[in-house]
Amino acid sequence: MKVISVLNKSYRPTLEIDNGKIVDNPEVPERLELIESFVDQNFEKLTFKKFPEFYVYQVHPEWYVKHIKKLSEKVRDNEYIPEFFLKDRILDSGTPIKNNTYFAALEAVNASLTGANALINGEKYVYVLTRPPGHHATVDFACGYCYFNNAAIAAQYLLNLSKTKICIFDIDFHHGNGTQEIFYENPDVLYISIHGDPEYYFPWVSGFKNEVGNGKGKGSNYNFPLPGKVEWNEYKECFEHALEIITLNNIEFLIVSLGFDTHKEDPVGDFNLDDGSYRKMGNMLKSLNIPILFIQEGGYNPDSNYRAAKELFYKF
Ligand code: OKP
Ligand code: ZN
Repeated sequence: MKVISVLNKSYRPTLEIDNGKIVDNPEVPERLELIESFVDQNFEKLTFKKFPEFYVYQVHPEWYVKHIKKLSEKVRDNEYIPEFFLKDRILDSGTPIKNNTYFAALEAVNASLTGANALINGEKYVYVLTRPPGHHATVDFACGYCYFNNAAIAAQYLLNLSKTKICIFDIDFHHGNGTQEIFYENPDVLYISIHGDPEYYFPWVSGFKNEVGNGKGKGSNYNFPLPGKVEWNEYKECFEHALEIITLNNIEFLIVSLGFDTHKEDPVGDFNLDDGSYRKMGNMLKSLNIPILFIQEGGYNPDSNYRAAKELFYKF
């Protein structure tokens, strides 16, 4: 496996509002630094490349991208939390704006495109270790620590250059409402997500079982909402089912939206997976024997993130 690591260490959101209280924003660089030193020691690195903004515009309209840029430029030393959410194209307090928000979000997109490009050039497994994450970013709204949808932009890039379907398998604890929405009517991008039931967990409004795609995309969207505290045995059933769907669909490239917030020691997610669960997931993904682009999403405990990554990637 090859790795591209772009952690944007000077980008640090500080606040969000949770349950009526101002709390620390957990989407900070430290969450991924132990993984970074692990991959540094164990895998070959890819060189970061910058791609034309054209690729961002294939998913997000130009005005939205420029809007995030303009908001970032307006902020100086402090941090801006929207006062009027719809005007700011932001859906929740988890996406405050710093003066380097636009820069960091665009670097994460370019890291993901660098990874996608490596797959096109014949690399079989690539891990994009980056932040901010992307799977909650819709076509034109930021939320849940996400501004631009890294996985969706990478998928669109691969789609331009591939003959058959792409799959995005989202195993972050949270449903990737943005990714689902972006490809909801697209039959060429299969979206499969296993996540905490949105009745009880962020993003609240999507990720239900009856969301199966629309128009030509009907039947290419699969949600597996699970109750809190699930253990590997129950989780595994969904994971196996997802892999069956992937196998049946003759997928050319697989993108894994990879969140380690499913670990029982994660402070944000609420599942009970342990280190061993990740080793099993790694084995099962490897047995698909297709090219995989892993793109980092959530995971907020530096130490359990590290152990999860170490187990998941031990065969890659
Ligand atoms: C991002 B990712 C409400 C607090 C809820 C949002 C969680 C976002 C998770 N403002 N926090 O999918 O790991
Ligand atoms: Zn998450």
